[in-house]
Amino acid sequence: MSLATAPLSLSAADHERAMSEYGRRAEARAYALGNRGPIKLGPDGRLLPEIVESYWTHGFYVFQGVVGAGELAELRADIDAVLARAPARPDAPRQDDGIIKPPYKWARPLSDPVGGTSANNGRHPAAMLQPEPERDAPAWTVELLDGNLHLSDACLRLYGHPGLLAVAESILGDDFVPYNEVTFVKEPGLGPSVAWHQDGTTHWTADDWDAGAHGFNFMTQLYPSTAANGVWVLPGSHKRGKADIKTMVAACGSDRLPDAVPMLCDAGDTIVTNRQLVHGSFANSSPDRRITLNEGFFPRKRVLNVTARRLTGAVETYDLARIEARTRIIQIAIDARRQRFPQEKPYVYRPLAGREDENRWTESTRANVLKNYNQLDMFI
Ligand SMILES: O=C(O)CCC(=O)C(=O)O
Repeated sequence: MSLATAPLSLSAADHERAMSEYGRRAEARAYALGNRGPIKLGPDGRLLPEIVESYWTHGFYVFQGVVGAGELAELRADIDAVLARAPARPDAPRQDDGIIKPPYKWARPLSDPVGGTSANNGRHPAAMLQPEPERDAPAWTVELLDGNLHLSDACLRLYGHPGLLAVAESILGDDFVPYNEVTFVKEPGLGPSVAWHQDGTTHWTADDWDAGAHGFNFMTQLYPSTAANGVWVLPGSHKRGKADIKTMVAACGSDRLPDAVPMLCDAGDTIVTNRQLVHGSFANSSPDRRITLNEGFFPRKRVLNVTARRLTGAVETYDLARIEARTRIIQIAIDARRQRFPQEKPYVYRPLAGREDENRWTESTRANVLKNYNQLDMFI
C-alpha cells in the first residue's frame, strides 16, 4: 500500500508497516547528518564549537549517554508512579493534591487531537493518519504530563544536570531562562500523533528574528526513540522562518514529509531540538514505548519584558521579578542533584551565583517554592 493512497480507515498493523517503510528510507539520512555524540566541553566549560555549529546547522543534536543506568532507572520509576496515579479518564474527579494545573492530558488512542484544527491557535494545520486502535484498547491514553519537576524528584535532579546546563549556556548564553517541563507519553499501540508544527508564537516577525529566537527543548529519552515512535524534524527548517506546513503536506499527498528525518537515539540520550524546527510525531502503532522528558530554555533577551500570547489565548508580560522567581527552580534543581550525586561538580548558574543558600533543596522548598512552580512557566 502506498502511503499516499492509505485508506481512510487504516488498521494499526497497516500503519505500522507504512511507518517502517518510511522510517527505513529516512534512517540513513538521519545518521548521515552526523549530529550525535557525547556532551564534550572545552576548557571554558562550554560545548566544543563544532558541536554548537552542528546544532545551528541542523537544528538538533543528539547527546549520547547523558543519563546513566542508575539515574535512568530512577526516572523510569518516578514516571511510572506518576502514570499509575492518573485517573482512568479525563472527566474522573481529581485527587486533591494541591496541584493547580492538571498534570495529565489525555487523548484517544492513535488519534490526532490537534492536526487540521484551530486548537493551539491553529499551529498544527494538517491532520495526520489516525489508525484504528486494537479492539481491546482503552478509551483514553495519557499523552502528556505537565510540571515534571513537582511531579518527580528524579526529574528535578535531571534538571540540574551539569552537562545539560552547560549545553544550555553554550547555545543561549549564561543567563538562559526556563520555559516549561513536560513529558510526552507514547504508549505502544496507543500513543497519539503530534501533528507537524513549529513551536514559538512571539518573535517570528521581529526585526531581529534569528534561528534561535524561540529557544530549544531538551528531550531526554527514557526508552529508545525510533522512526516509528519518535519525533521527526525537517533539518535546517529552524533557519527559514515560518513554514507553510499545510501546503507542504498537501504537496506530498500524505502526512509523511519526504525530507524529514526521525530523531533516533537510545534510552538515556538527550536531544537538543530548536523550537523553530518543523517537527511532529506519528501515532505510535509500533510495539515500542516512548517516554520523553522535555525541558525547555530561552535566551533571556527573548523573554525579558516581552508580552506574549499563550496557546490558551492568555496575554502575559514577563518582567524581571517573574523571570527571577522562575529561574530559582534551576538553582534548587542544582542543589537537589548535588545532594543525590555528590561526586559530580555542580553547574554554576551565573544569574544566581552567590545565592545558593537561598535556594537549597529541602522539604520546605518543596512545599513553598517547587509546588505549583509551573504557574510561572513562560511561553514565547
Ligand atoms: O514528543 C512528541 O511527540 C512531540 C514533541 C513536540 O512537539 C514538542 O516538544 O514541541
